[in-house]
Amino acid sequence: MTDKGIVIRGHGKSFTVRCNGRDIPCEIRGRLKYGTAQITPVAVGDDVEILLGADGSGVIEKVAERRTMFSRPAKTSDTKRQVIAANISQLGIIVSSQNPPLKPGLIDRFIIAAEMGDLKPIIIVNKSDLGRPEIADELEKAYSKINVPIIFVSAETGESFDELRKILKDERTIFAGHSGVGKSTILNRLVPGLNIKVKEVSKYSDKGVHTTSAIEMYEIPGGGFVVDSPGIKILRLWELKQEDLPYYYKEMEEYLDQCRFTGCSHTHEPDCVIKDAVDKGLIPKFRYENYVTIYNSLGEIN
Ligand SMILES: Nc1nc2c(ncn2[C@@H]2O[C@H](COP(=O)(O)OP(=O)(O)OP(=O)(O)O)[C@@H](O)[C@H]2O)c(=O)[nH]1
Ligand SMILES: [Mg+2]
Ligand SMILES: [Zn+2]
Repeated sequence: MTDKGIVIRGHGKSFTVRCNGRDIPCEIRGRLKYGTAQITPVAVGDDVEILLGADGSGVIEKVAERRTMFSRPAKTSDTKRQVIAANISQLGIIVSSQNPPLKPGLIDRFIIAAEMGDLKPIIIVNKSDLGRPEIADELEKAYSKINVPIIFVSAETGESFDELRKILKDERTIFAGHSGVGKSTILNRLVPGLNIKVKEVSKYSDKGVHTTSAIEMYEIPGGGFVVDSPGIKILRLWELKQEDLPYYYKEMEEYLDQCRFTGCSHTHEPDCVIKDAVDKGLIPKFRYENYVTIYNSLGEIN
């Protein structure tokens, strides 16, 4: 007889499954696969069936079909997909207004990754107590135009946390972003008594030793689940082809068939309608600059 549960924590090959209100340490049945051998068999957020042992630990025997997958290439291989979390509905893109400074490039990569994984992106700018970033107005305008919500919060003071709770309610959200932006601190404020370990930003080395190393899902009082994940330095969009990139830029959509050359990359060609729209202020310049950077980086991997 197996019991049904949901994976709430993953660290290497060890998992915790919440099953009938109890948290059970589990391992995976050795031969268990999800589809092909290229995909992580068990991830946080998975609905699973476990076999309970006499010692109170369990073995994950079966994984239900996933509604969504948020993944990145595994460190060891270009073809393997590391599923960071399954069955997530929303990607919380966390940046900070300062310390570390706000870099919109990562936001755009995450928005693309969210769409590729069927997740709804939301941008959360943390550390508002340290001041409003200079580009805040520009960001608000650009992202509201493509219907990506952006809110400014402070985990330090609790600013805009009521609004944040509303956005997280009834959703399963994964927090992602650079190390030190305050993902774990936001969760600590959302869940009283949680106390995830956080570290002073000054103690972060450039080599990126992250404070959070496990992937773990927490229930928010009032509704919703949030997955905390370790900070990342850069998000490689390894499954994306250069020629598909424009379709992930909603503000470019209406211009795409108007370029003089079919197959225009909109990066360097003359008489490009997209470049023209940028010059006229119809497409936000920083979004276009990120497009060019991402386009060129895709050329390096594919
Ligand atoms: N001033 C200010 N500091 C904050 C705020 N939120 C977090 N911090 C500080 O930022 C530092 C890093 O916070 P963490 O929560 O560990 O960051 P993280 O994103 O979880 O980092 P990783 O786990 O390494 O990915 C800590 O010193 C926090 O106290 C905020 O709203 N305002
Ligand atoms: Mg953390
Ligand atoms: Zn063009």
